[in-house]
Amino acid sequence: MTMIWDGQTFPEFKQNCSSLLSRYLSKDLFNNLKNKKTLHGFTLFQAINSGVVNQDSHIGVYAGDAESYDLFSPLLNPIIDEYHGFSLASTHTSDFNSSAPSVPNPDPNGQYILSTRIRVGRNIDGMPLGPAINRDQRIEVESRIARTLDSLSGDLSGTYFPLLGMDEIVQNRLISDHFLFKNGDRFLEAVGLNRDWPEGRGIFHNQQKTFLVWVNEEDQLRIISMQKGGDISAVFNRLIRAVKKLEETLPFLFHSRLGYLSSCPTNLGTAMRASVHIQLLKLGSKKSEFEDIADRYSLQIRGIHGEHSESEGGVFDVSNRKRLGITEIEAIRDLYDGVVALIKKEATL
Ligand code: ADP
Ligand code: CIR
Repeated sequence: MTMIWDGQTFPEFKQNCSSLLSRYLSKDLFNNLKNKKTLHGFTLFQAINSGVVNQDSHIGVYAGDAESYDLFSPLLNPIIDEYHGFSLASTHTSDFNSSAPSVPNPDPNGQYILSTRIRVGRNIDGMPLGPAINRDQRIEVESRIARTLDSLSGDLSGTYFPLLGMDEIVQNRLISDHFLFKNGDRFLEAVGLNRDWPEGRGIFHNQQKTFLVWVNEEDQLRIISMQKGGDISAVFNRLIRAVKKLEETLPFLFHSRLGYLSSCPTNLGTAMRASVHIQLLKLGSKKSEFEDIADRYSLQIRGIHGEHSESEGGVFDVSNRKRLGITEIEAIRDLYDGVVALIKKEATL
């Protein structure tokens, strides 16, 4: 699916390409933006190359730094607006620091939900985002994060494992057990997020692997809380504790209108994805009924190995789709209400 594109001529989108990039990039917009460059040197070519060479992209655009969200806003704003249902006049507010909601377990008998995972993306204020970061800056980010992680105590204490030099068997095991990101993602490759791989990347986890941090993958930090079963509140409470602790030392990049900034516009605002691995043996094979419920509750359906993967054994990764313009607690509510509806439907089939 790789194609050559020079970045100066208006890109060709195939007939079956349905990315938001292909829908919102007009020739005029392209010509107005193609020679613009942020202070970190990020260009329109870099912002859209992933969606041009990967025509099966859902979105197709990335940002290189905070300035990208302003400089390329004529293209990015309508995409952000459509993905999150976020009006351009709105301002994102976060209530991550208020007390966590007490959401009941949607599957108290453990019949459907295998595990629950909630993650937030974060990046360091004063640094470019991954697509525009240079090698030295990336290594500096890694060592600042690793130092902070090393100071955690209690159930959050753990070990940082750099990817560089990691045993291949250990690495593959972490990936197949859903703890670690994959190598060589072609969407990230095309925006330059895999430069200097695997240097500067790594994973931290506590002993139980219920609290994990990915370092310098798509975002500089992916802070993750996860455990078996459907106790969403326990997972969320652990995440809140961890994030509060980390932000005592690490200044996270925050935009007054768009919330926490990330390299992918789908991860703005709360930058939070709350998901369950749920087995829906019957509903899972009824595509349109499954998708109708997912749409009604603003859920996204992914495969068992995350984004761009397939379901196995009737198990799906179901998560909140919107992250911007809603609070963290509302995102949890979207997941809870949607999962309750999915289980109810599954039980009637
Ligand atoms: P992200 O969640 O950071 O957007 P992915 O979609 O690639 O990225 O998912 C990352 C990993 O997390 C994958 O291995 C995926 O299977 C795993 N994962 C996601 N949700 C759950 C869950 N509820 N339980 C266990 N693993 C999960
Ligand atoms: C794409 O456009 O499909 C990839 N760049 C990944 C987009 C992020 N995923 C999502 O739907 N939340």
